[in-house]
Amino acid sequence: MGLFGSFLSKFSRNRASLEDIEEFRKILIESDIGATTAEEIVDLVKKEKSENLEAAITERIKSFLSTDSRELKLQAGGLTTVLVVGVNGTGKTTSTAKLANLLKTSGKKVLLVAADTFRAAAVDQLITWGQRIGVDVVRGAEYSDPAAVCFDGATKAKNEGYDVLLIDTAGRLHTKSNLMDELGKVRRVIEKVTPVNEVLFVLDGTTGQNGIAQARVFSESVSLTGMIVTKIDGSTKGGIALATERELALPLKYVGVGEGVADLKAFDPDPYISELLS
Ligand SMILES: Nc1nc2c(ncn2[C@@H]2O[C@H](COP(=O)(O)OP(=O)(O)O)[C@@H](O)[C@H]2O)c(=O)[nH]1
Ligand SMILES: [Mg+2]
Repeated sequence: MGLFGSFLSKFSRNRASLEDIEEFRKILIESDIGATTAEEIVDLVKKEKSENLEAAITERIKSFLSTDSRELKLQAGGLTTVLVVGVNGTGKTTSTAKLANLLKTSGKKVLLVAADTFRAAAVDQLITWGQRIGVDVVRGAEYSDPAAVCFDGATKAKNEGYDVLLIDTAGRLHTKSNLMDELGKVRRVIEKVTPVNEVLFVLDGTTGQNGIAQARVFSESVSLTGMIVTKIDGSTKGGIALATERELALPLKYVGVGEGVADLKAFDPDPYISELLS
């Protein structure tokens, strides 16, 4: 049963008691749906006739979801370039590999770039993924300039007729200006060769409101075009996907639902909301 399910069936049978409403509020907050949204939903429970409640909640949630396309913006007839950014450990490398696999399966010629050059293990991790899914990986020397590796990757992708270039970046978050400088430079260097079509922010779904704060820092530093929320498998905090969209006004494009290569799903809000309310 979804997050709200047992409460909604209770509220649709009886008038909600104050105690039930308090418990429902607590569950909403614990789900990481965000304080504002939780209060709005509680208000609906207090105001709406029980038979209208489910429709009213669904409509309210939809009203604050992004209306931007959730599809990856593919460059018509040319190379599509995607930068994957986010804090360390959120699932950038894994998500980049999963996305490469998804695109490869749909018939695209994909090139990966290991631009997290500061950690040898991170480069090896992407290379291992590349071998497993059968996708080429561009790497630089250890501690080489990430922008230089990206330049090499972009040049190779363009010259050799790849359809999609996916770039796994370092997740360092020392200071905002440092991050801005590094990601800004990476982007400028790539754009000497080819346009950047997507900058996807990877958010760890188990980090709650802290993850949203990180996303805000990134979105002030680089212009993000969409999000991937990872690790929502086995999490009771299913509200995080909705909270991030509302807070950041960015379309959630994919969700990570496990550690395997096939565990990346295109995000579709309708079944997601039905599941929460079921
Ligand atoms: N359960 C689960 N684990 C994930 C998911 N995505 C990534 N991970 C795990 O999270 C850890 C960090 O992932 P990684 O891609 O190395 O993060 P990065 O530092 O941002 O590149 C690894 O152990 C991954 O297997 C997911 O959707 N679900
Ligand atoms: Mg990584």
